[in-house]
Amino acid sequence: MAKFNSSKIRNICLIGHGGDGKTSLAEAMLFLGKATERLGRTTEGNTICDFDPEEKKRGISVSTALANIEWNDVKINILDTPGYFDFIGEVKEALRVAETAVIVVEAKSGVKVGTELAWDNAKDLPKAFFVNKTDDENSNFDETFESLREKFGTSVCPMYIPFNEGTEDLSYYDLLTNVAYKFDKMGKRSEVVLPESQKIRMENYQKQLDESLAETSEELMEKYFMEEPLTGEEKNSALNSGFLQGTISPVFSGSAINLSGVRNLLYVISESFCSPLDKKEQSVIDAEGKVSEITASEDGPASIFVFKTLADQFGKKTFFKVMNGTLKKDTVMTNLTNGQQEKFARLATCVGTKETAVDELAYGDIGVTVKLVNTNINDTLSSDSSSKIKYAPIELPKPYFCMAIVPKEKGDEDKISSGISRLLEEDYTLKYHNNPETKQMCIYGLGDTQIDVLCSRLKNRFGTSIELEPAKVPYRETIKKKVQVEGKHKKQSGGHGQYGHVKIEFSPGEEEGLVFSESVFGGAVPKNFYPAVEKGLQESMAKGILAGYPVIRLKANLYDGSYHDVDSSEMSFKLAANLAFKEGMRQGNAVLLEPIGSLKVVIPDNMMGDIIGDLNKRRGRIMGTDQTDRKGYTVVAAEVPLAEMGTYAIQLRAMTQGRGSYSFDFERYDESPAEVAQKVIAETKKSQEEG
Ligand SMILES: Nc1nc2c(ncn2[C@@H]2O[C@H](COP(=O)(O)OP(=O)(O)O)[C@@H](O)[C@H]2O)c(=O)[nH]1
Ligand SMILES: [Mg+2]
Repeated sequence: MAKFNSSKIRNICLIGHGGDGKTSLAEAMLFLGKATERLGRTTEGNTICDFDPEEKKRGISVSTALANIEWNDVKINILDTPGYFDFIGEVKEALRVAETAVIVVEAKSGVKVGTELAWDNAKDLPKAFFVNKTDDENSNFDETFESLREKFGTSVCPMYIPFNEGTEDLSYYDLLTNVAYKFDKMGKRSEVVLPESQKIRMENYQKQLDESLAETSEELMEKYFMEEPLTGEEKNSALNSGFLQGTISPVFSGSAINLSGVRNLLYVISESFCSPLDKKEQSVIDAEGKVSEITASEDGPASIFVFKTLADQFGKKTFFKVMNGTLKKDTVMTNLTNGQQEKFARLATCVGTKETAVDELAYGDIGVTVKLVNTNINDTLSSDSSSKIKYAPIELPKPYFCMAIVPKEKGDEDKISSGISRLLEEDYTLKYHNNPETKQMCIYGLGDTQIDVLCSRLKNRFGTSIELEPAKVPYRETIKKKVQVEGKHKKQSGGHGQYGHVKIEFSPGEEEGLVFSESVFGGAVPKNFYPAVEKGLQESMAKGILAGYPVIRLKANLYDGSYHDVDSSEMSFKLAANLAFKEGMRQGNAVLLEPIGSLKVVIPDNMMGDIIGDLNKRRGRIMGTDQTDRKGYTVVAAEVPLAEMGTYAIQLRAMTQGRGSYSFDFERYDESPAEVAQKVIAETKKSQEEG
């Protein structure tokens, strides 16, 4: 028997704006749950959840940490996520396996961008708020609560209200039981008397609580309007059902670093948050990629979903959730993505880096295993090798911010490539492309901090030193005018000579590559040399004459030439074609082409003016604007040269404080404006000269 059966499991995910106290709250829970003997501080780099060297160095969470406690005979799996925007992939992964999201908001500044994004990201889950830092002298719960209601509506339901905020006498009032508490240094609570001066304030919150509960049914709504009081039972049942359905978001409060309010939250989590049994519908995906829902069975064959992997010096750890049945140690599972078998020789639960081996994990539990060889994020593994049930993958944003990696030491390329591919396995919001054309190792991410973390990890985990530089733009060249030119290659001094002579008409083409034809009359160029001419042109097109970029959209018609019985060869005709090509480009008004991409940027409605102004500066052409599914957000479509997009991710974030997001996909090549082309040509030539 698994130590915890499914009804005794809670999977909660802490999300919210960076710095509002998620990791500190996790630490407080772990301390109160006796998973740690010392209360760590993120500022001191000694918390359980910020264990990664990158987190200690930066003082922010950059990955999701898993830790569990036992509370009230319930196992609470805590997923502490990063708040910083670059690491949204980690948040999405954690939310995929949690039944409830706890949005942490500091009481000092109310709703921030990260709070809004947290709400949006957790739209499919029941959500609770924890208003943190009520010990702070600038704490203002009332304003914070108001901003939550203003942003997210009356479903935001007050539960624990602090009073004497920011003072020694910091206490909380429980609106459901009408009891006030104070917490000591160890987080133990004792009852206190609600001061007279707070009574009206609490009555006010009672009304708001009733208002939220009334929203859950017509019956209660009627009572609320008639100003009839709701009974305790009505309140409890409305609260529970509303919370599970996501129509009520209860608001708790406390102070993570003072351990106050945290014990209350833990009780509520253990008693009222949903267990995996309350959420047995699972999204699955069929072979055609269609998503549908099935109902999990806690007694069926064991299957798991992998939501995270981590490679450290001891090897690869695989984090998973049991999605069906009970998973027993030593089970051989089949990875349904690739058909490979994997043995689960070790099963463990964890508290940060500390693992505890277990013999089995019940349906809904989250655990970790090691030494899986062919298993990655988003994979489903089943004990039934014929199973067709694959869980829907985590939807992650695509990376568009690109930088090029330059090895500090020559010869490190292979080490870097293999390090990157290991790191990419852990983070599906990174992409790597070794661009043969620009000869750059291009790394794509969601922002510069994520890429910076990748660089440090490459250094620390794989011992390679790298630098970053802007990614080069793959320009192209073409001609604009139809021209007839000649190319003659002749070397006839002594011995076997060389002779090839072609006359070619070049003109702008519609197709990407070369369109070759011939209209040679009377065998002026023998047929067997046509392929050499075509090949010669094709090879020449790899390097244009303006700045050495590949040439595209070229039509060439070989219409005349001459040959020599003995000295003509394929090579001579290839060289002649090359001479003709160069002349053709010179006379044919060669121009530089630049890649244009289609940009779709999703921004808050009121940012439209700024966004469009910025796109104009980037030589963008606005194609239109449209509504989005997301309330208050507009999508702006534009066509923008790739050359102008290098810093867009960062600029967009700065302009929208992180609210904006975008996609950018290559569309076509367009002629660069003359002044842009001149600059590019001059710069390319300069860098070529520098070697
Ligand atoms: N005064 C006060 N500061 C807190 C509290 N919780 C967290 N902090 C501080 O807020 C900062 C960010 O905390 P952290 O837990 O790393 O936030 P996260 O980014 O949401 O994980 C740190 O300096 C913490 O010491 C609290 O309850 N009261
Ligand atoms: Mg954190």
